[in-house]
Amino acid sequence: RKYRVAIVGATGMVGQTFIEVLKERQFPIESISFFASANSHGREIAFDGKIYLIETLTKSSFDRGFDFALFSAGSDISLEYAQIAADQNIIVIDNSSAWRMKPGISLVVPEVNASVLTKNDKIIANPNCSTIQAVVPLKIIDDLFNITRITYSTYQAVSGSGYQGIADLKRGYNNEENLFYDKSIYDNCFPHIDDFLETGYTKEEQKMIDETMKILNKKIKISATCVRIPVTIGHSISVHVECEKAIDLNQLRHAYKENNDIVFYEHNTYPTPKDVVGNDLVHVGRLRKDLSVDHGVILWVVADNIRKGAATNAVQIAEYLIKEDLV
Ligand code: 2RA
Repeated sequence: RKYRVAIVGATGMVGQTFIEVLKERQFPIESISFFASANSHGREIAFDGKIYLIETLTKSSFDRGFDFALFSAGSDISLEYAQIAADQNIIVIDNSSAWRMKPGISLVVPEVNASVLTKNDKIIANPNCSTIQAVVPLKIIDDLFNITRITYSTYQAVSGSGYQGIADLKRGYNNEENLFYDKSIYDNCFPHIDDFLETGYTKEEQKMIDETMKILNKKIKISATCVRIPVTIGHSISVHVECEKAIDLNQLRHAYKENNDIVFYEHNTYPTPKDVVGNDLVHVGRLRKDLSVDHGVILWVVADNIRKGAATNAVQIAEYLIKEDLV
């Protein structure tokens, strides 16, 4: 069987990567349509050797019928259009934060919690990029040693802000004005991703906290500091984990080495953003016991934030639904 696919937000960095990943993974496509805002109407987009014209997204865009709608067009668009698509029995996989924490909405990293998915899921939320890469190795630790506390420190690439974040890196290098970020990111870094909350945390930090607990399906004491760094693609995270049970580091190393979703770097080796660009796996290194607590472990986690952190994870959700006959 082949499937009718809509891409909503086709001109954005994740939208463009949806197209790349669908082709690379030979997703079974019967038909595909590309939607974006009016100012992209009529723009050509190439897919699988054919040229398509981008269409303006409207409330009747889904009337022709689709099986899947992959959204990456921001929360406002998702809040306005996802339900319209879902009401027409289209499975929406949404990359925005709009639906992630809503009760009854599945928030899914297939390697971690795909089992929550059922035929009733019509709007499925793709987690935040930094959350996706973190929960893959964390789920293994939780299963072995029962996690009680997590402290995240992230080092996030400018592509997390899409093309405008990348442009700022160049603008900063050229000392240009009219930056997208509040400060120049060139030769700089800042602990400020998304808006600040009353608590002094940022929305990005709160996303990691809330989404980690929803995906691992348990209450955990979690804190986070999310930092923007002058790297184009590739988020890195230092993760400090405390557990109920004593950590058997060799058992954990073995579990990571045996896991097909993880690239494990032995001993004192480690991944860097340049190692992960274009890759769909989660790269883990610097694994060691946290000597400051009874049952603690520290790891360094790096992944391509546009692929595994967004587009590939969404396509993997669609592939899982097909494999489990949930479409
Ligand atoms: C960022 N995770 O890196 C956020 C949204 N993609 O900017």
